Amino acid sequence: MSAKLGTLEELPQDYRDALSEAGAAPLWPMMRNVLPHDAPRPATRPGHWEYSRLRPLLLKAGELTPVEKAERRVLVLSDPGRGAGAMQATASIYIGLQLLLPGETAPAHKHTPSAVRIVVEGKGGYTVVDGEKLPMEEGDLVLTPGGEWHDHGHDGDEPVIWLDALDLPLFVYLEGSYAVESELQAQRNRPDASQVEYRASGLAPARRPAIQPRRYPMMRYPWKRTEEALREMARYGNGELAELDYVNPETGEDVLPTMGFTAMMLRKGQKASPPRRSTSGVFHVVKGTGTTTIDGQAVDWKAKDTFSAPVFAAVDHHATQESFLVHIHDRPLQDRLRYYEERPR
Ligand code: 1HN
Repeated sequence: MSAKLGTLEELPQDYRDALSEAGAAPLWPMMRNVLPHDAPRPATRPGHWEYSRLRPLLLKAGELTPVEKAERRVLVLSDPGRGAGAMQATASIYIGLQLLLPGETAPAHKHTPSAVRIVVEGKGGYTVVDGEKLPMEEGDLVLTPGGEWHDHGHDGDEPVIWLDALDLPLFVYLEGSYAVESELQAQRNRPDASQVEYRASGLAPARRPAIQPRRYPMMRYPWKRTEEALREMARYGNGELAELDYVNPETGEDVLPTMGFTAMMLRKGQKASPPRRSTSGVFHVVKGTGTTTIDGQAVDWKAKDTFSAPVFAAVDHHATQESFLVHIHDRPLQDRLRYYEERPR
């Protein structure tokens, strides 16, 4: 049983003043703020960012701010629990919507946080990571892991928009976030590894003792393959939710140390109620329409929308059309910290 803890007001004022002057404070009045009973008390609130509302505002940013004055032309999706301007969608996940116009480039830099792009619309965009040119087609997932040089370019003739997901809040919290800038990179004249070395799942370049596989062997996950795979899973899944994790093809581990990505397919009319999870999450709708209730709050979503769920939220999906979602979460981090937990509904 837990006793009621003493308050600050119960302590004599001169004692409190002496503590403050000594640069110290009693723990017990503050204990439950940092250690609530039974489950965390998240500051994060469910968010819903409608693409139809943000798209014109992002295109307007394209008129108002040349890319040279932005470095990255991005609208940040702020957690409603932290308020407009918050540089995070959940405690651990930053999400932004980035615009690149035809002919524009965004200069090379590398930084400590890792990023992932999910392409929302447009043809001809690409990201170069450590010299490898990664085409960006709708729904593709493209990694720019921490410490790797990356720049963006655009060979097409219509705006390209993608969603950025970064583990930035963690790095800010750790006072570990910084970037190094450089010129655009020279591009190797070959297709990316998803088209060459890792063209077929289950096949990887022959092992040679002298050659260690790269830490991030495949940095582009073409949507076309993901959708095909999900459709087959759904077809033979006995009504179970079709879900696939994005994994490193050499190790089978999550693609990044902190953030994880799961693609899911819901058939028309399908419902899904995952267990409550200790992770926070952001859902991006690649295709479809539906409603997701998050801790009692209904989010009516359509293609290209983004919405979020705090830790331990009760999440109930209901697709009103055949739908594909990408779930961005922080289970890899929580696995590493050994506290990931699921609670049955
Ligand atoms: C970044 O490097 C990119 O490279 C986008 O496209 C958004 C937000 C915060 C910090 C770094 C990019 C970012 C970012």
